Formats: sequence, structure tokens, C-alpha cells
Amino acid sequence: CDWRSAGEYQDIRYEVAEGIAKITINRPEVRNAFRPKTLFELSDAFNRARDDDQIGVIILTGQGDLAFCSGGDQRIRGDDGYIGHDPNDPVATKGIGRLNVLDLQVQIRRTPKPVIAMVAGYAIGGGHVLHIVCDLTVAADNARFGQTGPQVGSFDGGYGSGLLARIVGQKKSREIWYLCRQYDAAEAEEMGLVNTVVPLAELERETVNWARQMLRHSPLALRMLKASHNAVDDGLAGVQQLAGDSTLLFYMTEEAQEGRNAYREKRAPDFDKFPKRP
Ligand code: 2NE
Repeated sequence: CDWRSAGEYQDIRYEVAEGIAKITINRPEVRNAFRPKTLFELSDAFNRARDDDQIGVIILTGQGDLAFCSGGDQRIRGDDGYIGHDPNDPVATKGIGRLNVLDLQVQIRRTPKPVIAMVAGYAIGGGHVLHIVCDLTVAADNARFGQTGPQVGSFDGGYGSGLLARIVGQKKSREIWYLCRQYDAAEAEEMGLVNTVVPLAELERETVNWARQMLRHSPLALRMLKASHNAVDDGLAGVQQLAGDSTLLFYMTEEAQEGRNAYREKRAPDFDKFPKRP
């Protein structure tokens, strides 16, 4: 893929090619751990990919072969969350902590385009949860997965446990969280935690192949399938997204447009010509 960079970021990279956006967490010195700024930049990049009507699939990955993401940067964990050091952030300058990875998780779920986690090396802690909330995971054979919360005084009781249990089952999810073991790529594939495992050298090529295959398919169908898969687990917010997509489709019909046109033309709407479908 002939990636072209876009956007001005410090902690991440945003690149596009062939209708694919690749978002890379770029803090390899800490195994791609995130700080508040990393997450704000990731959020901006996901919005950029969402708003670009040429982008059909998003890849989330980490810089280098050693890690996808190792979760929250423990060096800047304060007593109430992760404390940024941005002088323009009034919350950070007051020393107030953030847990803004949770906002990013929700954003990835709401992004109406397939998101593939491309995992080489460690996906650990909050970094493991990021791959959980992606639609698909393509793992390199050196990938290692796990949660560390109970070791480091943390937990993710939202998607990090509820959605994980949906994916691997209740017993396995509790094992992953309670014991804080690490699982290699083969074990992850065995438990349905990843879609496929490929040699490290072929990770990007294979991930791009998966993206290309989806790009050949109907973007609206993929959008509806993502919302449909999310709906039950996301409760009323999931239903809202699916319902919003129904509204989108309805707006595209002549029937909905008759209502709009009648309002604009200050006349009564004429819905008689539309069938009362069985
Ligand atoms: C990721 C892992 C298993 C990698 O191990 P290894 O042996 O390959 O590397 P090493 O030497 O541990 O790490 C290399 C450098 O990266 C730093 C390390 O401290 C080390 O720095 P130096 O000693 O070279 O200066 N590093 C790695 N992960 C870091 C992190 N998360 N924060 C800050 N520095 C980090 C191994 O490094 C590991 O287990 N890392 C910690 C994983 C972890 O516990 N993450 C936090 C979980 S809690 C969370 O993410 C969370 C949540 O639960 C709820 C809400 C929000 C966040």
C-alpha cells in the first residue's frame, strides 16, 4: 500500500491509501501506551476517517513489531486517572486525571465503518480492550494478549469485560481478568479472540487484503451490519444507532422526501401513492 500521511499529530500517525485509513499509535518507547493526548489525537483521527467519504475501512495499529498498545501510561497515572501535561488543557493543568480511553472505545463502536485491529506484539491492559472494541482483529504470530488490571490496581468493567465475555465466553473472560495471564496468538485464535493469525512479515499485507475485500462490498450494508452486531450489547445507544441508520435509509426514499417537500411547499403531504406494505 502506498500510504500518504495526513494530519498533524505527535503521538499517532494518520495515513490513507486505496480507501483505507491507517491509524498508528506511535509511542514505541513505552510499548505504545497511551496518555490523554494520544487518545484525543486518536479521536480526531477516527473523526477524520469517518468524515472522509473516500474511506471505507479503518486499520488501528501500533508502531513497531513489539506492541499494538500496552494500555494507559502508568508513568502519568495520578490518583484519579491519567494526567496530561498539555498547557492548553485546563483539566491537565489542574492535575485532574482523565479516563478518556473510554470515550475512544465508544467512538470506535459508533464509527460506521469497519475497524480492523492490526496486532503485532503486545495488546495488553487498556490496549487489549482497544482491540476488543474493533470489529476484526488480524494478529501477527508474535502477538500476545492479556489484561493486567488486578495487578496494577485497575479494571475495565464496560466493554473490557462485558464485550470480552461475549467474544470468548464468561469463564474465559473471568480467567483472563482474574488471573492476568498472557495468551499467545494461537491461543487467542483458538478462543475466538482474533480472526486470523499470520506471520509477522505478512501482517500488513494480509490486513490490507481483508480491508480490500470489504471495500468491494456495499458500504451501506457494512454500516448496517456493524450497527446490527453492536445493537444488543450497546443497549439503547445501540438501538439508537441502528434506528438512526434506518432514518438515513428512509430519508433516501421518495416517501420521506414527499414529507419534506410538502413542508417546504406549504401544502399537505400526499402519501397516498405509497403502499401500505404487508
Ligand atoms: C507490555 C509489556 C508486557 C511489555 O513487556 P516487555 O518486557 O516487552 O517490555 P518492558 O521492558 O516491560 O517495557 C518497555 C518499556 O516500556 C515501558 C516500560 O516501563 C519500559 O520502560 P523502560 O523501563 O525501558 O523505561 N512501558 C510498557 N508499558 C507501559 C505502560 N503501560 N505505561 C508506561 N510505561 C510502559 C509490559 O511492559 C507491561 O506489562 N506493561 C504494563 C501493562 C499495563 O499494566 N498497562 C496498564 C493497564 S491498566 C489500563 O490500561 C487502563 C484500564 O485498565 C482502565 C482504563 C484505562 C486504562
